[in-house]
Amino acid sequence: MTNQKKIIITYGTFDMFHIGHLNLLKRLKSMADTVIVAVSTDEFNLQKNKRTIIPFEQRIKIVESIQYVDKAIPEISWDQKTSDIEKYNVDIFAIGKDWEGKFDFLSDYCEVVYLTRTKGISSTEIKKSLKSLLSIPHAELRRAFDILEILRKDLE
Ligand code: C2G
Repeated sequence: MTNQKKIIITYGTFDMFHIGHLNLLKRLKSMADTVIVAVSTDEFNLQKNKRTIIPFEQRIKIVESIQYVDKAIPEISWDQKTSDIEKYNVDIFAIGKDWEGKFDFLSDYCEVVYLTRTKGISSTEIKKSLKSLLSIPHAELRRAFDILEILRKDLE
């Protein structure tokens, strides 16, 4: 039994931080002593064809403030994983099952684990529901706010 501190790493955009992200990071902390999270930069997200709402500087600040996270680094390319694993002496690479099989090649460098995703939540879903709100005609929104204003006054 080595008393070597176990190090785990994951990669992601972590846009609109939500419970699915939190559950994953909490899970990582239960699997290792040190959790490193590589947060995709805005430029790298363009390569992933992923549009984000929250800019990188804010996304990485949020991630590094999570109690389960010990270190947050930028993810700038698909190819940095092997050098990160060597640089940080990583024992486990972990990521959600949506990537199942995509990173098996990393098993030459460390253990590779695909974790169950949290159902019913994703940044894409949040963006979709925000978009549907924006598609409500302005006049209808105006009427709704007028009604809310009347109700607010009644409650005063
Ligand atoms: N996740 C989850 N449950 C959800 C949503 C996301 O467990 N409901 C996990 C994903 O599986 C991923 C992590 O949270 O492991 C971050 O999700 P994204 O920000 O969507 O990450 P992604 O854009 O897939 O980036 O090089 C790898 C990529 O950077 C991964």
